[in-house]
Amino acid sequence: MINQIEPFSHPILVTKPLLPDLQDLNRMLQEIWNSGWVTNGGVKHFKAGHDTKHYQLETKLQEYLKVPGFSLFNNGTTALMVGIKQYLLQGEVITTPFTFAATPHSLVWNNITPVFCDIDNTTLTIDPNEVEKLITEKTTGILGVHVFGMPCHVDSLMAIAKKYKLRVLFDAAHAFGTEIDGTGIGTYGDITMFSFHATKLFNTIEGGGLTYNSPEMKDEIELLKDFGIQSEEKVTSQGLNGKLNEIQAAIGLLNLEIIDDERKKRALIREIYTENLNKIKGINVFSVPNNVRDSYQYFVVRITKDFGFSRDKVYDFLRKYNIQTRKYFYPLCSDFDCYKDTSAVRNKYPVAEKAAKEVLCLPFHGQLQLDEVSKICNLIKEMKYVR
Ligand code: T4K
Repeated sequence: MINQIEPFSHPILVTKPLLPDLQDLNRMLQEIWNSGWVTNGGVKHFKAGHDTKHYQLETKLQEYLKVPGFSLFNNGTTALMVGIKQYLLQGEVITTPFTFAATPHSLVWNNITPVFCDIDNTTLTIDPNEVEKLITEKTTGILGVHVFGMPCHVDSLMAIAKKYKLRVLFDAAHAFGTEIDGTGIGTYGDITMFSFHATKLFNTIEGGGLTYNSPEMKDEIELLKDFGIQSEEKVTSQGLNGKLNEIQAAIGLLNLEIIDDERKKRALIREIYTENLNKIKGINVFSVPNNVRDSYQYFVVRITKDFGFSRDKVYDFLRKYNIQTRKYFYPLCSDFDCYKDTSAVRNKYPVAEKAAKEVLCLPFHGQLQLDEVSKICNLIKEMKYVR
């Protein structure tokens, strides 16, 4: 291998879940065991006298995210599906193809046609100018994604929505803790979804959340995540099962205590990557603007032709050194078999297509050693010397 740089002896993963201390978790599990209450811990049961982990976590997350209304869910996808259902959206919703499958799928599960729209080259989020061109009489909403924790053009999207009387929904699966000028990202638009999957900085192994600006909406959202059951003999809406159990809520409570530590570790890793990689022609570090609080969810670079090797070549090269990277989001959702020949795809997405070929997520988590980060940077720098 090049210049005596040996492959890593163990796999360097793109991410590793943040997990609490096992003894702390055991203590919490003991409490749960003692109580005999293991799930269905939402506000309804809190009001009935159970001080559940679910309720405690929900309250703490609402504060952390700086939002007026918040509901916990068993994953981000269910949360988004419920958010869409809450507004009884129908017809067409304009969204980005540069996202995870769950974004458009959540619309389809609500009998809505996702209409893919190109993205902005700088932020990689849905391009408001393109959105306006796709609005028809069937359009009922816009679903933006704060991809890699980069805020969408929230003001422009909300202005368009106001003009055409549309709802604005946001997928903030990557944007836990993101703030714009100190304002929680979950306060923009009508609803915002968060994911607490194991690969997310803040995680409950599987989990998610929904934020909304009208706290009075909470009762309806809570009903939708609990089969629409209001009381033993009263079912008022066609809800589903979106409840997070007590064990996962306990993991969330413990992870919330260590999240700022993890953020600090990632900030340092980010600094080392940025300092080293920014010097390399053709490697462009993707970063949020100064007025935005970073979610530290991913470390993303765009590999342009100036680098001399394609993104795919870099991916394969690093793999030989036991380094796992990810091509989020390639292929675009508009190229998925289930969408490509449907009315979801109405035009071309030149900006998104280019981004999907250039973006690479490098290993990024608090368990990465700083010398490992430097070695990854060196390998990328030295790549041109490989025959
Ligand atoms: N919207 C957006 C924009 C999203 O990115 C996502 C989820 C959603 C909506 C839906 O939210 P949820 O319903 O999931 O809450 C992963 C995650 O499974 C997925 O949650 C995430 N986006 C997506 C971007 O990434 P994969 O297929 O890349 O994950 P996987 O299993 O290959 O894991 C990646 C790496 O993480 C592994 O190679 C190693 C490490 N890992 C992973 C797991 C699960 C571990 O070390 N331990 C683990 O337990 O989708």
